[in-house]
Amino acid sequence: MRLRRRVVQAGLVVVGLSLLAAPAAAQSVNRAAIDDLNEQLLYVALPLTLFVELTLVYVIYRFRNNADPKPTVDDPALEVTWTAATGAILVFVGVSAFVVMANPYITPAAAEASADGDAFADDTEIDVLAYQWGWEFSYTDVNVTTEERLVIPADENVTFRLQTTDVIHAIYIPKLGVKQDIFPGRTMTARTRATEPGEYRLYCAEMCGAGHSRMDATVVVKNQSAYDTWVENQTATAG
Ligand SMILES: [Cu+2]
Repeated sequence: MRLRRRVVQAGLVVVGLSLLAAPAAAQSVNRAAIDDLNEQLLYVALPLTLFVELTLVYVIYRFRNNADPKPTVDDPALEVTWTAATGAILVFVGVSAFVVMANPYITPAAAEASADGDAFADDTEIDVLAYQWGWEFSYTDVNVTTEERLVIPADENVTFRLQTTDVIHAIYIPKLGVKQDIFPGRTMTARTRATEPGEYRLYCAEMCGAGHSRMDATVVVKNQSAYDTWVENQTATAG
């Protein structure tokens, strides 16, 4: 039957598109947590979408020649079922999202607030200074400073202490799943562990004036030995 074939074709298109949208391997633990959440939500959203759309198509077809429609009668059991099912889905979405929000890489400030002492004492710490319009990165442990180029070690926890000299900026490294507003007069915290050496883009994600679109930098993730060599070279040229 023609209609059935159309429905099957539509279903295949939806499944194909969702496979295309499936993310490649994540480049950081942050990105992995966010991608996993998206995938979980997709597995809930996709069957629901198919169910609703196929029901719609079925009803349009089934009742296409109905010259004498009858009013809908109450069906308490059905109403309880769809209310409970909707509630269960919303709780699932809420809990899944909360688990990712509470992840110490996604919201490090919460993890720090609940710990006694320095929760991230073993992390590589980098001071990030945002200004109109650029970025300065200071490697506090080794006394190195760079401009528009952030170099971090792979497979290491890295904590960023973020400050701004003027207006609100936001650090945004999409491929590493890092995004944090930076407010004047405060020190904000962001954190990551990059898993894939390579070069990534860093942007300011808060409209901060005429030079906002130029406020970007390159993030270079190096494996530990390459990172150590880089630090040595930096301290040598600085000293
Ligand atoms: Cu900015």
